[in-house]
Amino acid sequence: MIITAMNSNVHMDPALTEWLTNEKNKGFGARQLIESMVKAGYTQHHAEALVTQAYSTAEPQTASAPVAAQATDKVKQDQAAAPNAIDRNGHTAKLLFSMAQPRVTLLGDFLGIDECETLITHSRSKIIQSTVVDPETGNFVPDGRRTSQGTFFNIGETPLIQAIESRVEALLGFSVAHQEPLQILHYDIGGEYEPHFDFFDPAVPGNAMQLSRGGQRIATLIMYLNDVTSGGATIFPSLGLVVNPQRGNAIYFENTDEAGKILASTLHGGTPVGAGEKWIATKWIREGAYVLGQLHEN
Ligand code: PD2
Ligand code: ZN
Repeated sequence: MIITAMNSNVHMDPALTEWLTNEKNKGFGARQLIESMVKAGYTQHHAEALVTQAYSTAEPQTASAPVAAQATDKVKQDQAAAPNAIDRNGHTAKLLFSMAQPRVTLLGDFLGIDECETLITHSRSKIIQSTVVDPETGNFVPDGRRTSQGTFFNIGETPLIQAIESRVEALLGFSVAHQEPLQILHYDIGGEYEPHFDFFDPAVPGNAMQLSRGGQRIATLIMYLNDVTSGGATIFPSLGLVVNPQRGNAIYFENTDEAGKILASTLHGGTPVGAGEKWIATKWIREGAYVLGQLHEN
């Protein structure tokens, strides 16, 4: 285990401190944490400095039995009154799974079968190699950690796109102005998106341009457009959560907390497709009105 960057002045976001502390308490070694962070876009040097600092300051956290019992009672009360589906503007989505911190919700029937088919049909001839944001320059670059092909639909481009954007607004509460254009992604066998964050860490220089175009990416909605024979799950390694793709379902998660703090626990990825192919549509939500740039990632 070699950690060289002992820098007491390194910027340590409280969310990252919390995440690193939790990972450490779960038994992850410093090397694994550094690898995860590098995969998520941090430079090796920056990741080493942050992990070193966390290992020198983090205290283990434990919950007492009374606190756990109170939390259980609260969940019971909340759940008794909570509907198991949401109906807005004539569209009903099922609430299949939810957790509070970070906020993650699995929605069933978010899209209809015909809607999924139409999105795939209109994208198949347009998709090109996906890119990621270069952490140093902010440019969009191909990267072996994201081996999908993608395309975008402009905001309101077709009646179907308008319907989906209105649905996101009605069901999730984010006006169209805060939505990035809908992205369609395709993965062949072996295609994957290694664990990463969807938020833009302000401490990463290459994120400045993205942050200037509507602020932080506060939430993500991934809509599954087809059933995948094997593999192709969306995973949250820090949460131990695996979401298998199922046509029409959508996984929603919030990349920041109520105070706008970025949540490192939202680390997530798309596992390699084992058999068949995988199609998804992604909607990212900004804290402010989204400003379309000349270039946007695929
Ligand atoms: O394809 C996925 O399951 C996936 C996983 C993680 C997509 C994204 N992130 C994304 O588009 O941000
Ligand atoms: Zn993602």
